[in-house]
Amino acid sequence: MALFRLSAARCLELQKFSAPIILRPLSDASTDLKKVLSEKIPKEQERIKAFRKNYGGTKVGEVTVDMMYGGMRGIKGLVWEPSVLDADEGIRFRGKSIPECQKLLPKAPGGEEPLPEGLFWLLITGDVPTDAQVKAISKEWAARSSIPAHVTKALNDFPKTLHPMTQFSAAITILNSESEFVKAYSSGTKKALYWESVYEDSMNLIAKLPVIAATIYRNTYKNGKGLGSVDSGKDWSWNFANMLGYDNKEFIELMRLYLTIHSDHEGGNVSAHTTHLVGSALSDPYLSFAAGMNGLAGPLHGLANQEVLVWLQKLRAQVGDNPSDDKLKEFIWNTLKSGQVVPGYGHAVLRKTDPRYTCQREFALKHLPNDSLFKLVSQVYKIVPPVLLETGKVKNPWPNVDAHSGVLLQYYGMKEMNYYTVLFGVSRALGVLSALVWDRALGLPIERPKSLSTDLLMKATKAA
Ligand code: AMX
Repeated sequence: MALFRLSAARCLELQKFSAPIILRPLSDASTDLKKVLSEKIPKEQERIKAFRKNYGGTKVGEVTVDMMYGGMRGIKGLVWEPSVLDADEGIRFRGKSIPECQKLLPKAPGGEEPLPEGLFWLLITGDVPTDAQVKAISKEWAARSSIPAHVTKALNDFPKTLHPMTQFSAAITILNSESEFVKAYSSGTKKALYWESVYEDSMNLIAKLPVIAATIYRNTYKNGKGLGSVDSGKDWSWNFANMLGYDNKEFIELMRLYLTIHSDHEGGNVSAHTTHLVGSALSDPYLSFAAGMNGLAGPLHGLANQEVLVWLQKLRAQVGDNPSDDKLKEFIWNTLKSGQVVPGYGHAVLRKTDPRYTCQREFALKHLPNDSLFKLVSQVYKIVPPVLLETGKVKNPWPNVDAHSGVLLQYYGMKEMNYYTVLFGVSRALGVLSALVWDRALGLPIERPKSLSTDLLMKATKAA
């Protein structure tokens, strides 16, 4: 059934509201991101107001009983500006594919991968930034990066056995002592201005995440020693890698790519939706993002990058580094028969190989083509999809982002797989906090979908 049946005249009218945010490099543009946003926001508010006035009652989909029991797959129920996911093509950040972002976004001097600062600018404004704009963000994040003493103390007091994601989420939660939004709200700031303090909190939080994440890494795996400091002349990824204790140029490039591609995957995934949902109660950005991180810590979502490595290690221990295809197939079937999922494969929306997997594979082909674990991951890529298809129930047998990230990290010496989801979390902040600023700029209300009991649903379906 066509979801939108509109006359030609209505289509023309609709075009007035659907003018996209213009994507162009602005050589003489302001490097002050807040100023850029304060000019964009009123225009966007007007565009959406007019659109809702004319089309507020238009149907965009329908809900079936299966969708209600099936994790709300396919229900169009959210507006999310920074990115849109296509089942076959994968993610587009403000309309740009990953290869396009790799081409268009500014790079570090001598670097080939995009700087996540540029991706953040693109996600939050819709514009491809200039070099100067990206440099300004690097500088601003470095300037905002210090964390308060109570957060450092809490991090240092955590037992080393506490999972890094638990430490990450707890540290972000208590960082809300610094919230500008809390101050603004309690002093009676007008709703129209909420976005400003949410922006400040988001910028501060993004700036501080590498320090928190690196402290967790050094405390948990390196006896709390050797945490580097932030250099205000360097980019966000360089500083993060340096604080983690990695100065290999290729690893820093990997971080730039990693932190760019894990940033956003439209609004319905668990970490994005949770951040948005909790933020809708006007919980501050620290509490909202920490909630999202608790979702990212689940094995069906972000923890899958850790699970992939655990699984690959088991596989290696059982069948060695160079297994025959048959041995590999047998191992995969044993995983399935034991009631476990094959981590890193499948997706709720995607129906093809995730382009985030593909660009990491290309990075590996360029930098570590002969690595034995990479060869194993490539062999797994050949064998898993037909096996999953053979089960007859898996809707997407192809690899997702998590099937490839661990092998790259291992190659550069980061072997602590329990830590991998923290890296994902640092990147995810870029997307979900961009969206949170827009949530408040657009004055979106508290989220409250309707639920039904099974009895009521049965009654409703009989009546229909
Ligand atoms: N291995 C084994 N079984 C799988 C599978 C996999 N990789 N992917 C899906 N299935 C199974 C499901 O468990 C389900 O089985 P059930 O009917 O017995 O409960 C059946 O196939 C149908 O599931 P689906 O509609 O194809 O997937 P979904 O939308 O329900 O779930 C996802 C999507 C990602 C949770 C699932 O594919 C999965 O568990 N994959 C492995 C974990 C993983 O890689 N997660 C990371 C996803 C990306 C991310 O968020 N970082």
